[in-house]
Amino acid sequence: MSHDDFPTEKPAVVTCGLPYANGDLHIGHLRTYVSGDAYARSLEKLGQRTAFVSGSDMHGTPVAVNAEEAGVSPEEFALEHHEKYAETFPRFNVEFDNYGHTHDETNTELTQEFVRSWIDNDHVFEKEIQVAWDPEADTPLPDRYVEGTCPYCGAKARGDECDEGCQRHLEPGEIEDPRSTLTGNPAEYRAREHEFLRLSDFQEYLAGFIDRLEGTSNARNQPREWIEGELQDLCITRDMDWGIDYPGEGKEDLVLYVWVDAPIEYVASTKQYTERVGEDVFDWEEVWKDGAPEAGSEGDADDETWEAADTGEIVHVVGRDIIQHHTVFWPSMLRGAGYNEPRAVMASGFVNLDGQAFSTSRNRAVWADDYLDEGFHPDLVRYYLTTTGGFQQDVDFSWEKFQERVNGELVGTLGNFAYRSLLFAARNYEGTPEADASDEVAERIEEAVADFEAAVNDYSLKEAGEAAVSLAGFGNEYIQRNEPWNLTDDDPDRAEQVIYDCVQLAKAVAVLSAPILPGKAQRLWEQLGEEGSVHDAALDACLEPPADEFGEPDELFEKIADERVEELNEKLQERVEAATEDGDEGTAETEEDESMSDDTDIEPIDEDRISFEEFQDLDVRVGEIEVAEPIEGADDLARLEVDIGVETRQIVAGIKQLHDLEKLPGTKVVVVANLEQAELFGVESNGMVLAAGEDADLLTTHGDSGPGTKVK
Ligand code: B3M
Ligand code: ZN
Repeated sequence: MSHDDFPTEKPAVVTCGLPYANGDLHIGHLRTYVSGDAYARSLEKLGQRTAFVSGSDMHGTPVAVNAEEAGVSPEEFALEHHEKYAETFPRFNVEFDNYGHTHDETNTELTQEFVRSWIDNDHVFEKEIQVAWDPEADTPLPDRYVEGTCPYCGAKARGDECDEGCQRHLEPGEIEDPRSTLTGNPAEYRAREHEFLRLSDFQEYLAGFIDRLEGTSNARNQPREWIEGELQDLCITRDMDWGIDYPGEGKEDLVLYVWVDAPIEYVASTKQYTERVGEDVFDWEEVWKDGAPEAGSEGDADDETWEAADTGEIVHVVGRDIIQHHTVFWPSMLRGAGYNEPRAVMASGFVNLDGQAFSTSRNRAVWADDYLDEGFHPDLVRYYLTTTGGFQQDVDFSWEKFQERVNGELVGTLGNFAYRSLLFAARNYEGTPEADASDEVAERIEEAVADFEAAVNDYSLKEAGEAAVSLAGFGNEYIQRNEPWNLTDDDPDRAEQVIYDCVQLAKAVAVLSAPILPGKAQRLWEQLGEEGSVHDAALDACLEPPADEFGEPDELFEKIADERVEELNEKLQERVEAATEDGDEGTAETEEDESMSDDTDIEPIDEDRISFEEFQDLDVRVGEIEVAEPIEGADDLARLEVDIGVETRQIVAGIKQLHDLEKLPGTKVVVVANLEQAELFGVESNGMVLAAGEDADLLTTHGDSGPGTKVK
């Protein structure tokens, strides 16, 4: 089943991963929130009825541990942070239709209802397991109360997540060499009864789900390996006081695992929105429930409801470290309770600072508050975070790069075009001259609108942003080419035509840039003399006649001076040093993985030229993939068998998470055939398959050159 393009008749929900209510927000955190907001606004631009929801994640050890350190109750601690987040998001123009929290009544009730439904449908079982225990404090050590080594990749890990390595979820008891974070003691194990969601009930369902899932390729491909292997059941209870009580009989001492009630908040938050605006405006059940196959039917492998599983128009925007939760656990949880499955998961890369991970503990971060205190408009960082690099790539934040994007595209292209066009129009015609849009300009606007629509359906905010900025770029070129300032006297009709075109282009730029630059686009809309909100204008408005009258504009964007960047860098440096001197060395990174740092700018061409003879030393051939399989235990690697004409080669390639391996056989590729042999993860590799960039975009041929053909 493939999905109809947006806009569809059905209402949609866009969600952002819930921030744990346990700390301050920095620019790195903002990436998914700004992107979720821009995506929801983009869908609305297309005419899709959309609710944008999220909430604070209040439960679990991430909150309990920090609250304990602060010496306050988890509830008080979490509520304080929740309120701060609810205030901060709108300051970045992130405007949720509802922003709740997991501890509120709606979520508590709904979560218990979900769990009861799993119990009723026989998806829950009880098992005695060994849980980590601190012998000195004589207390159980759930999740973040224990640290040790990831059994899958060997990285340092927390009790329930390999946060610095392979990002996998870890079940209680799985972590190796466990140590208590309370006392530093090696943890012991004690037997305890816990409740489990039987994920294996959903194995077949998930295989179909993952084929239907849209979104970024990391979210669609990474889970395949987990789904194809034997699914481990999910322990849904914890020995803790803080959380939502397990609703089953005789288990009053257990609370639900934080990852049970957290995603259910997506539903609860939508429900709260409906309760506020009324069902006739937005009906949460239409999205989450209508058309869903009944719970309990997933046990029967012949049941056609798997294939037919209806989806809500649900789009989850999350960080790439929680793909497994959203593509394996969450769809099973929904399916087991008779809810609709998500349509798409957009999983973003992390944000690094000058090539290194943000570090809260080292104060090595650009804090959300500090950014605003510097007087920068929120739309600037929105633009930076949504359009620098592809969504799944890591993005490097530096003040220099920020300056470059702002001064280049926003000041130089978009702002410059809008200002010069409107100024000329206002001074010469007091607004829009009498004319119609020329064919050339109307077609160019139509093209930009089509690019925007395609970008939204492709889940690419970068391309959506480019549709607006490149239209402004065209505008600059158009005005330059037609020189209206030379026409006003000699050919006034022609001058009117050119300026009319420019005003029309500026109007289209306002509409198309509104999702990413909500404040600035509104300002431009007002400068154009348009009424109401640019956010209520649909894509059709791009070609509707502009307002007749408007006054002289002011500049939309301001250049960031070099001295300013120096100053900002100095401040950041001083803060990092002060924090380090304070003895807050910070241990390992908590949120982001340094090794994933990635510079998204195009690398300069190597100055060192090679001779033609040196190039000829390479034996590069066309090949055809015959077999593509994951390599067990290696996160990125796949084993390929590639036909290169003379023989079939086994080649190991780092493409596992970036491609659907099942679809690769039959694909033509380009192979370096005389590369020396190597062994990767115990598998011999005999050549190299060429691929471009972070997404490992495989190089191919476009004619009919067959396997073995030499590339020269
Ligand atoms: N609270 C934060 C994280 O792991 C976690 C997200 C929940 S989304 C349902 O990124
Ligand atoms: Zn790991």
